[in-house]
Amino acid sequence: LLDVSWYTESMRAGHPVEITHRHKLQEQQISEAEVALFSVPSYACQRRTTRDNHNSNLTDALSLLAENAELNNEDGRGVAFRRAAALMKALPTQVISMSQLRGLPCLGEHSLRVIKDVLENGVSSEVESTKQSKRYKALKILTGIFGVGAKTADRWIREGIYNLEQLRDSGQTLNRAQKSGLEHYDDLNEPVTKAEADAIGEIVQKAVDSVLTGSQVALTGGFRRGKLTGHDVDFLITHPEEGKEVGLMPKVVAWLESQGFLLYQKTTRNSYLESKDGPARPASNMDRFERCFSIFKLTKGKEQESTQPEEQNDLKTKDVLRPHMQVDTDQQLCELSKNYQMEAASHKIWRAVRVDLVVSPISQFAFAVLGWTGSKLFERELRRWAGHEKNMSLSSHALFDNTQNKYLRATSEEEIFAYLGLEYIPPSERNA
Ligand code: DCT
Ligand code: MG
Repeated sequence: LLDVSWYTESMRAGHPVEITHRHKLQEQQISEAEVALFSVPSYACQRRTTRDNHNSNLTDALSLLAENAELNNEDGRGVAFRRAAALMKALPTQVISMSQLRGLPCLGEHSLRVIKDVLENGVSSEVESTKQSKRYKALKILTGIFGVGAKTADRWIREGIYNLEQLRDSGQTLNRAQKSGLEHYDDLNEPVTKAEADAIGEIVQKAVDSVLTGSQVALTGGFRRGKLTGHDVDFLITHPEEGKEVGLMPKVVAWLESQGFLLYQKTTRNSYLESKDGPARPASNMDRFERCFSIFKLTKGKEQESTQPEEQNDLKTKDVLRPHMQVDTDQQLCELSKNYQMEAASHKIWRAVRVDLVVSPISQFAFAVLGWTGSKLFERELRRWAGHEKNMSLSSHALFDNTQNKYLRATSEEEIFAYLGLEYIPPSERNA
């Protein structure tokens, strides 16, 4: 018998928990002694999901199918697989039999079929065939370019472009982001470490201090949840005096640019106005702050120091070319060129890192921190909980109570959870 005591704390605390698996099994008169029973509330924001995962064989399979659905613009299917994966991730022990899953929420027919396949055969045939498919491989490679989404990748695939070489040869017009993305492809597909995130944090703090004293910088995204690596680094910037933050982003960006820290940046203006927008949830809750999508140039091996990158140390391929070398054939030339590129890459003293900067007024800061800490599914579930269970609208800017017809102000994440009638979940347990 495996450990079955999970989430009892929250149930004892009287938080809303769905009819549980245990109840359903009791109805069906199945012996609890046979297998571990799980009682799991259905919204991810009601659960504590740490980085420990006892079912990575199952979550990997479900996440891959979620990703594939998203890459094919099938958002409904994507969310269904994400919810199923998050549920498996929240279980306290390893699942060994399908009978343990009866009555659990979030598991649709398709997800159950995948889980059954993995439990019985070690792998899911659907996952294996997806991984092998030419289309999935191409979608992964092409959307791995910063600035390329599923729709663009699909268009390119229909034009016969499946990889970076074919893209380069195709003469496709790329926008500024995509050109930069292609140029720094390898770096941007290399996970960012916590040490690198901290080093960038120091640079951002320095930038912010230089342009407006008293400004505050908060590390958000996966790193705030305790992840050891991420695909980017997310920062939220504010100032304790409301209104002081207006116009801050262009100054921060100008400082970073003047110091040579930016390889690419695109700033979008703040388009949120409470009086004008009203409580209705915007199409995307993420894009209404003043936001800067950037690619940082981070000096390697100096993660603890926030020093300016030094141009003179910047090794280019030409620097490792040795003039005495004889090249007789095209093949030799190609080989040599590859070697030089590898050597140049290993000598490169900086790397490119994706960084998102967001500026929030202090009055919205708690909502912004909550919205930007993630995980993506946790955020989605918080908004769904607010709307479906509380008749409230939650965004990264505000919480509106539709019943009382008023905004609920908050200065901490704890207050927002309390308004929502949810037990407070700290960032390290929002890894749904
Ligand atoms: N976010 C969200 N909805 C989105 C995109 C983002 O709620 N559609 C929130 C949740 C996480 C945060 O913004 C930062 O986004 P990412 O950097 O994409 O996520 P992450 O958890 O930081 O992942 P990674 O560690 O890979 O950067
Ligand atoms: Mg991130």
